Amino acid sequence: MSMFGAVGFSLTTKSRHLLLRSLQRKGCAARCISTTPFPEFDDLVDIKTHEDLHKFSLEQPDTFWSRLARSRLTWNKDFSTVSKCDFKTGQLEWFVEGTLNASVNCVDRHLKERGDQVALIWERDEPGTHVYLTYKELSEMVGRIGNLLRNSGVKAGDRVAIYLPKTPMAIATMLACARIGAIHSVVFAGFSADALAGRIQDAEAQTVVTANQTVRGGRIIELKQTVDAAVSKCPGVKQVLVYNRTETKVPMGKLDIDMVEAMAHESPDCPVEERNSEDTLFMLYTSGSTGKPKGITHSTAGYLLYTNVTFKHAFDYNPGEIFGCVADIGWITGHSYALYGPLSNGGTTLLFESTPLYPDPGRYWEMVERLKLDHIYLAPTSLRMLLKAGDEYVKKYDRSSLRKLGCVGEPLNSEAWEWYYNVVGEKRCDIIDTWWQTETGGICISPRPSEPGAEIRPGMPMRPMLGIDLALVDTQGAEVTGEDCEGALCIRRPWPGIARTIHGDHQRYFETYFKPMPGMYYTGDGAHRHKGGYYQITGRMDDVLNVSGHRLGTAEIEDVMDDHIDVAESAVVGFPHEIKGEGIYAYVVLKDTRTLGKKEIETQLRAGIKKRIGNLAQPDMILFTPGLPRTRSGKIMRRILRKVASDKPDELGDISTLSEPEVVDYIVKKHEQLR
Ligand code: 6R9
Repeated sequence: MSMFGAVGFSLTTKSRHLLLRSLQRKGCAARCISTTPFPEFDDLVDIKTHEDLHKFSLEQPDTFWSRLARSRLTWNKDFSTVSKCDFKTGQLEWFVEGTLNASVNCVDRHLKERGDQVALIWERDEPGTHVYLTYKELSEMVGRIGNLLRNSGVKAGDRVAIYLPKTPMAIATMLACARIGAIHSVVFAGFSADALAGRIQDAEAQTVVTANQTVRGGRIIELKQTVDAAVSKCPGVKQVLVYNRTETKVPMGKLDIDMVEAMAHESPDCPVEERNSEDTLFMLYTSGSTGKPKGITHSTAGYLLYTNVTFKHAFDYNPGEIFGCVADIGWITGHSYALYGPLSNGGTTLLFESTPLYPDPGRYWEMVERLKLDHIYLAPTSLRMLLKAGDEYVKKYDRSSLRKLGCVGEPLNSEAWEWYYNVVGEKRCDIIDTWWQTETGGICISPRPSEPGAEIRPGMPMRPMLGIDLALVDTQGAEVTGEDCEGALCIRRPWPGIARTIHGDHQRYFETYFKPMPGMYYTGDGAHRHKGGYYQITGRMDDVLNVSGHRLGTAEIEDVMDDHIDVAESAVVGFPHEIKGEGIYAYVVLKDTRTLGKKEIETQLRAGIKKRIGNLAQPDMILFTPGLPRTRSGKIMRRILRKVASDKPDELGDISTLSEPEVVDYIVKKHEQLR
């Protein structure tokens, strides 16, 4: 079984590379023949421009989406009802009677024409040790894992928790779940045991898939130990599949199954479970402004179609190109644009397992040269980090293969935009700044939704994707019309990729997304509409932080701190951070009865955050204060806390309505001392 083993996916790197390049050349030949981007609408003579097509997609959504659904996806059974949606009630159904399977759409249907084409390039942590996997090889892996899961008792509709690094095994496991109708719930392998346990319990997953260890930036991370600690709190877990990513043997308990060994006993042919369009494909936890993380649930057909179409058109992806989405598989970007978008299009997708700084800040560009990536899709935070390291790390590598430079997750500030465009792309490549969310399933705003060659303006995602009807709404709930204006970003009409519910809490789903602006989907982001109708995102309007492109609820961090015996209360806010986009600032009020010193308490708070959430939630600053600024009605004035954290004590505004204005003086002084 060397093929799935720790080190060896058996085929040589070189032969794979040659194979890939020859296919790429073929792909290039194909793309020189001019085809319209949307052949599905070629017969509609009135549609000449992107605006025409966008208008059509909004005016006749059922015709628009049904034509795409029938031409882009492979169905077992056709649908007759295109959509049954009502934002007023939160009912969302697409392609109602249809049946299909996502793994067939991502793998099987490509085997005849491109079975030997590379599907996955696994860019392992150690540079130069990448591995290629063809569609045939991926199909075999998916089949064996599918059989293993099924023979271990996993049934359609069961949830499977996946805690794996970004490897072919992770992708194949996700697709194997889809094949047998199980629902995957990938948990980012940087979350702590407690965070993992909470997600396993909420999803009621009985099966967990993990690795013995993983390697990141040259460091060994003990994944299995974290899983053992999590599973000890989850009596519902019946089995843990363990993939040996490294050669190191880890203790195996009675729930544990050596995955590669067990796969060897399974057939690569795995019968397909036919799924209804609306059956859940996967769930993924994300942070909200209150409460615990929510299990966002996506449908099979609508999600798959939406990622398929947006992947092809936002990036203008052509057959044979290599798409390099460097986001981890634990985030929605990894789901939609490292797996479902590229593979449903028969593309070649990169699995980046390392970090942008390992072994040095040239890693991305060295990889671009070595693997000849056509596209790279990354987060602004890594660009800000890399531009600080200097241009030399970029310039010493050949980036001529690159065509599109994508980014997602947070606003792309103009310095980073310029650097990406001028230095990385040598003014040759398009910058594709895409706005979307875990809940939207795929890209909703992007510079070129369907029109190769359209103008791109720096610093904004710009245009709504086809089928996306954007609206700005003011604080009174009235729509803001015209241009050069701001408001809460909402989406007026349903689209196939929208999440269907929050696992186990449909009421919360309805209240979060459809109650704030009745009749619309409420994104939680603010936006500016510029002249020409182009959109720029101004940031979150709620208590959600965006730290290095990772979503964190302030309440989650406050909960951990408030549980400390010496803490009376706490308030967490974000502040502008040069590299991370947003930093975490915690204000903590201690009890009078405390017995420990502040230093010791801080150490314990940090350990608690690491344990309960993970190090990504670590505050940049913890400020101890005798009180928090509050209105007379007792509401914490977060606006003031944000201003202080952002070094803007002159902009506090009117504080006369506070119950104890002197608290503000204390906080301002203390902040000055700490910074
Ligand atoms: C895909 C993803 C969603 C939040 C979103 C917004 C921010 C994403 C952005 C952007 C400015 C962009 N965001 N893309 N802000 N410009 N191009 O990131 O999903 O993790 O759910 O985060 O990220 O605030 O609401 P998710």
